[in-house]
Amino acid sequence: SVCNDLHAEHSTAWSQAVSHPFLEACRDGTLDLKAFDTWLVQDYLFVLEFARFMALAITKAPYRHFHTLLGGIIALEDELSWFQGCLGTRGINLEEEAAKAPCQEYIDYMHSCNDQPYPIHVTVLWAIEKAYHEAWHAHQPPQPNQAPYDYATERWASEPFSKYVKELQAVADDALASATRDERTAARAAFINVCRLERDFWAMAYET
Ligand code: MP5
Repeated sequence: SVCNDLHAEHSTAWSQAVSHPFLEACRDGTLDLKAFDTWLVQDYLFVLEFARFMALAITKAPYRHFHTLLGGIIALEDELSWFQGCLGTRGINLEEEAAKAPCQEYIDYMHSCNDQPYPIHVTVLWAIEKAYHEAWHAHQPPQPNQAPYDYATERWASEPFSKYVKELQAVADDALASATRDERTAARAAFINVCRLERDFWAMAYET
């Protein structure tokens, strides 16, 4: 599988995308709430644009990929509600917030992928979801974690989410199987870029 190869051949970049002191502190329940709030705001702003990115992937996808891609979009409804509820509980006024550098760069990058052929678009989509799955799965607390961190592991470390990421990988592999050589090269560069952006995102929240 092309996706397995990407994952294996860029293992250093990947491990930096899915492990960070931010995640360890979340797992241990020692994360500074200020860092959590930064992550919460920035990730909410990210997910809003990611929803558009997912919707635009569908416009290029063959019908046989719809089941998986639509499932991902449907799940975002609950996710956005969680973010909104959590932002309210934490007393955060979004009107006073803006995307910080790595989040804005990530959003701009997704916008640029909207103009790319489907195999690249869907490789980025898979890498983004897989990164969150592995990051939170590897940092599950020994006991159910306390609010507000609990949702993150309940969603992204969960069995249904793991299944969805596996399906997405099959979808991306299917698209890459009929991609041109140039598209595959671009998909590899995109994978490496997602790794870097994920790493920078954790660092941004943690170093707030
Ligand atoms: C995801 C996310 C996963 N929420 N934030 C970043 C920075 N990367 C990946 O996307 P989703 O929609 O929350 O599953």
